[in-house]
Order: sequence, then structure tokens, then C-alpha cells
Amino acid sequence: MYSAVNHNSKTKGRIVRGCLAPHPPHLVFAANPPQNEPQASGAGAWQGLLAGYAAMRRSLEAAEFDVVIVHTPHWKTRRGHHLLGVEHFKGLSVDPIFPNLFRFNFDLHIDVELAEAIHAEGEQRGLVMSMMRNPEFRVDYGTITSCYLTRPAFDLPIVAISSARSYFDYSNEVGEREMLALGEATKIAVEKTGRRALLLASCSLSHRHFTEEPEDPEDPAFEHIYNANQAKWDRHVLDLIERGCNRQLLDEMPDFMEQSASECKDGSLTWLMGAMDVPQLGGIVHGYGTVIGTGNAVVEWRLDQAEVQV
Ligand code: 2XP
Ligand code: FE2
Repeated sequence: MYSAVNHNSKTKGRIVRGCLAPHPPHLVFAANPPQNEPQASGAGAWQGLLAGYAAMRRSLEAAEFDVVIVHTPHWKTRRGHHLLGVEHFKGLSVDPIFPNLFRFNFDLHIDVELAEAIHAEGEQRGLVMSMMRNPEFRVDYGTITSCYLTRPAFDLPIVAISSARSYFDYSNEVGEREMLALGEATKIAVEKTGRRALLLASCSLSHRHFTEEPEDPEDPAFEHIYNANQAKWDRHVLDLIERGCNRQLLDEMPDFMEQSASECKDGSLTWLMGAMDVPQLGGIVHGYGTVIGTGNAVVEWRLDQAEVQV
């Protein structure tokens, strides 16, 4: 078990920054890291999003963290919310849809103590929680992509949380309630374990996408938003985010999910909002762009610089 720490401390035991950090494998492919087998020419689309991630990385250099906590849409768990529960994972992660772009040799260290603390806090709030103890587990590409693009050195331990199926089995409203509770569980666990945490919500915004890939996946001529409805929703959501209207964002979230096929329906952004206490704080939009027609935004909430957190 973990032990409680001094809650008055300014630097310890808090969520320092929260980010919307989407995971198109295309962005890892385009960056050509040594861990990824496919090689890109580097001349492709997605430059706006890559620049957005670069800007966010620079911004995050101003803060100190002990751990990265990521909620991922691509580790879908049938029963409840799962957390990686082994100290070290190493292997090859392959995107089942884009194996031509993402075959990544991962080597991840896990903050198991914090994961177990989130598990315990989640159970206390009535959530079905589970620890994943299989050391051979193949970590999903959502976790790896968001972590890589945010902090390519992988020099911090991570905590990875799966996406439960509550939105799909019950309703968007049930899903939202669960994710807010999971967010609160995450926040309390961070405080009790004394971690300085960086949180990543690994999801796109609008998510209607093309169903055919061009011969050259890097061809920028192919890349644009799927339709005007998706673009309009994305603009609206980013406007709310920039103005710090996060309560309104949550009020509109069920409609956003349905009307733009949003990947937020896997719960990551609502979890982040819950963990940050739904702050009256604007997010900094470092970049926005499309990947196979989906809308993706790179956003940072600097909680450590906020004077008022409600
Ligand atoms: O389809 C998904 O969920 C993906 N992550 C693949 C690519 C682009 C998403 O924006
Ligand atoms: Fe995805």
C-alpha cells in the first residue's frame, strides 16, 4: 500500500499539467524514431500536428514530473477499467489497422505503486477495476504513441489506464459519470502518493475517417477533414477549451460524441477533466490537424500556473 504525504506541499502530490495528446500512428511514423520499423520519407502531411507536439514538448520542459499517466482508447477492456501492473514491459507493438506505419519496439517502466493506488481509489468509488499482471502483455499503440510524442525519451515511469466499455454497453451518460469518478480517483491517488504527475488523454476529437489509404500514406494531397460537420464541431470544442468553459464542454460531450463520431467516447478527455477537477482554466492549443480525415488537437492545461482552480 501507499502512504499519505503532506497535502500542503506546493510541488509534491499534484497533477502539474494535463494534456490532450492524440495518438495517430502516422505521427510516430513521420518522426522516424529508431524504435519504429517502418521508415517515412519525412516529406509528408501532418506537419501542423508535428509542430504542435514540438511546441508542447518545449512548454512541458518548464515543469518537473515524476510520472506520466495516460488513458488510452486502444486498450479496450470488456469488464471495467484496467491498469498496467508489472514494473517493466518490453516488446513489439503493432497497429492492427496500420501495420505499414507502426511496428514499435517498446521498453516501458511502470509506476506500479501509483497504478495500485488508482485501482484502490476507483474501487472505493464503486468502479470495477483490475490490475493487468501479465508481463508478456503487448502495450497498445495509443499509450505508446501519446507517450512518445509527448516525451520521446521515455525517461519517466508511466501509468496506463484502459478504456472500459460503459459508453457502449450502457449510455454516454453512464460512461461520462464513470470517467469523472475515475478522474477523481486518479487525482486522489496522485495526491496520496506524492507524485508530480503529467496526465495524457490519448484521443482524437472528431473521428469520422476515410476507409481507404492512398498509395503513398504521406501524400499531403489526401489529407483533409472528413466533412464540414466534423470541422465545425472541432472548432466549437476548441473554442470552449480555449475559453476554459470545461463544464459546458462536458454538458455537450454526449452530443459531440454522437454527432462527430468522436473518439472522446472512449472516455479519455472526460477522465482528464475529472482528474483536473473540471477547472475554469483555458487550455493552450498547440496544434490542430487531420489524420486520415479525423480531427486531432494537441492541448495543454498548465495547472501549475493557474491562479484559480475550481
Ligand atoms: O482509428 C484510430 O482510432 C486511430 N487512432 C488511427 C488513426 C488516426 C486517428 O486519428
Ligand atoms: Fe485511435
